Amino acid sequence: MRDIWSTPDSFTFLGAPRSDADSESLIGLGARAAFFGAPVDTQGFTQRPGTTLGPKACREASVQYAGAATLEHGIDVRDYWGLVDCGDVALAGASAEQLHERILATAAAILAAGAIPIMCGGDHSIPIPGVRALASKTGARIGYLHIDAHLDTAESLAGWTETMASPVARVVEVPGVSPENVVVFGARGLGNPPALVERARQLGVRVIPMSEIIDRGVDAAIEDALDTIWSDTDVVYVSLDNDALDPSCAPGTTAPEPGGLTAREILRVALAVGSRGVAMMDIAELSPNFDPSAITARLDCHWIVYLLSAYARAIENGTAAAPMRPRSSDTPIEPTQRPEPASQRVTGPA
Ligand SMILES: [Mn+2]
Repeated sequence: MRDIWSTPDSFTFLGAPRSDADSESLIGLGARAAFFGAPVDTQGFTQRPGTTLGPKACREASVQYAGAATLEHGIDVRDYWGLVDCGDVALAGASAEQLHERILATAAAILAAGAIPIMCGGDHSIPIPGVRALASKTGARIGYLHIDAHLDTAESLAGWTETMASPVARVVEVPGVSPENVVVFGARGLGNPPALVERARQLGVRVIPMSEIIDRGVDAAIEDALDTIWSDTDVVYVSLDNDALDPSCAPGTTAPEPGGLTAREILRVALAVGSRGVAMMDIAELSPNFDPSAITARLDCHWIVYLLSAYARAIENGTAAAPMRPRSSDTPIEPTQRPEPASQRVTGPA
């Protein structure tokens, strides 16, 4: 039942039909992708609150794009993917822990219906239940792409281990995730203390810092990242923290860091990611109080639409596998075979 205190009853993402977040409803509607809001805030950066308003802002920004297609693809992603909006994982008075449990259940229901969960935070704790849901419903080998200015390798904040600063530290613990298939893409700036840099090294995850992306060019850098996450894995999860983007194109975020990816570059990344496919994706740290012209929310909408368009085109071209189909709603999903990647994995700097 919808919580009237915490779930806005207004726009849906791209004007998509509403659906309950249960597998039967999703299958009945033919959904192959499902947007849902995850307005959780683990209070990791109390100076700039506001990400609980992210899903509402993303939906509002998306309205002008309902029925629209990218110039490059000409695909209405709402129609192609049977897109639905499952509302928000929200409950007045709930703790972050309770909201994480709801995220896990919602994502699991969407995956069990054979659809791609598109989760809009909320802060960057959301991949923690998100990746757990993907692992529990697929039993697959999972690659994880973490697009972020920050390494997010903190073990805990105030004793709480599932925080906005901890997703990389937690994701590598999930069954099916190997640190060799985890990439942090776009790290830079003054928000990465030496201890967290050292922790990333200890965990064995691949870090492709912003400086490397600039040196090599975004196309080469993201192909390298994708080769890494797709190396001997079945499915991938892609998480976008808005602070990966330069604040000039994405001011509406909790912890902005100068020198990030441009709007042009993140759309190149969307095309590259989509061309190989995703099993689940999230958008985190959208904070509309710092986004007065809503350009951050609009860029997030473009990220989703470009990625889903590129994925649709790749499926139609036979170069990427469709999302996994469930065997039944209460058994693990059978991973589908994916085509071999076009390029061999390139080993980056140590
Ligand atoms: Mn982050």
